Amino acid sequence: MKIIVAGGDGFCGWPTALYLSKQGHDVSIIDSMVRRKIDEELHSNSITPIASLEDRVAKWKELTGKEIRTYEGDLQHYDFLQQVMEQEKPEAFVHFAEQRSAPYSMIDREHAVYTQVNNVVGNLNVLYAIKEMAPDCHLIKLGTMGEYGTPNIPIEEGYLEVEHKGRKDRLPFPKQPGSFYHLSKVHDSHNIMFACRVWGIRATDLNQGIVYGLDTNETNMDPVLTNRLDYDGVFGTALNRFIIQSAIGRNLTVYGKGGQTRGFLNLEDTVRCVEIAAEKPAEPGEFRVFNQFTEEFSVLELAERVKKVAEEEGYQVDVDHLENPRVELEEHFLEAVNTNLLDLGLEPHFLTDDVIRHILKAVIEHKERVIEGNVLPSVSWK
Ligand code: NAD
Ligand code: USQ
Repeated sequence: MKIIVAGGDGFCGWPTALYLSKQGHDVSIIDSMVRRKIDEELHSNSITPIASLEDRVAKWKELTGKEIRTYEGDLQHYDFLQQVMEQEKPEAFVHFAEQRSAPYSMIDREHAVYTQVNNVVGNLNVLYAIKEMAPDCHLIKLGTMGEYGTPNIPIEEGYLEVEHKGRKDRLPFPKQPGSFYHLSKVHDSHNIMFACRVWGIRATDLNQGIVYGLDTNETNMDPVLTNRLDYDGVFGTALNRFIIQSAIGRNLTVYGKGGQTRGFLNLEDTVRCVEIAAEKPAEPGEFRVFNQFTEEFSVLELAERVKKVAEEEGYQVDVDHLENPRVELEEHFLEAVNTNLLDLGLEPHFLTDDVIRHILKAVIEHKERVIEGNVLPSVSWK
């Protein structure tokens, strides 16, 4: 299958591009490199050293004989996207290429506007490019579990059967996201749903939970293929961040009570979920929604799991309850359905102590790269 992976230089996109290429798909990458520029803006870095995209794909070709074509450009620039679509005529368009940090979107007005313009306009351009140049192409869009927020009822996969005043309908599940970033994903979902209904586009919205892990079989083949891994207070996510904090002898930063409960999945499952969606595309006109996570944990539970494993490895670790820089419920109900991907064959990699140990050992190798001043949270929601 001819597949474009937009955002293919990023944390989820790079291992996905390699995995799809290994599986025999004809893969090309679009990326504007903006994530690398944001590292410069924030004076931050990936804890793992990462090669340029050019060197990455050259190494992949050297090792496997497989070519991944690359297009450096911004999805906000429609003429650029048109040229790529004309050239590639993809059967699937995997869209990871967005600003994905909630704290980054909450820095100030400029960062909120940047996040929403980058994400919403980029996605809208992808919808038009599919309509005009590859109408049968299946859009596989990365959404987020955070679109739903934390309602006091179980979360369904995209839709809710509602009975109101004696009438019934299947309606989009209510959305109560917790940041301008998460809101941008809601806006995307609405635009995609509309494009499916009006133009007959086929799309799958993957409402992904928090991804943990660093590597896959493919990124492990050579140091040049190493994936990025964020630890800072802006782009680092729970679990990965806790493991890195334990490796550098810092206390684990649980925000508030730590009862915030989220869906999580291993990076190895991210790549497989995208493959599953590509192999079994949505029907023309269908807006299909999958909740893409495999387990639910509270952040305090995760901090305690990391503390236990780190102490077994000889690292003394304490859990801090910092004043929460975000506005969110710290104790709440969470129960979400995630059966669509399992029904299509996903075999989850669950979070075991050995998985935590493996990530810990991988990050210890690079711990001297951590910039200490970036570890604590610096962005407030208020
Ligand atoms: P990332 O920042 O590591 O990668 C995103 C990539 O997209 C970067 O390489 C960036 O340069 C590129 N990009 C951004 N805007 C672009 C644009 N306008 N044009 C072209 N390229 C652009 O992020 P990630 O962690 O790999 O996340 C990928 C996607 O998955 C995002 O859409 C994110 O919302 C979603 N997601 C991520 C997680 C997670 O835990 N990392 C969880 C749920 C959903
Ligand atoms: N948290 C802590 N301590 C930390 C970091 C985070 O307690 O050091 C808490 C946060 O307050 C929050 C929870 O952990 O309650 C998750 O925060 P996070 O930074 O790990 O994840 P989030 O901001 O939700 O964003 C990440 C990705 C985003 C993706 C989302 C999936 O950056 O791209 O969309 O996870 S989800 O959470 O399911 O919406």
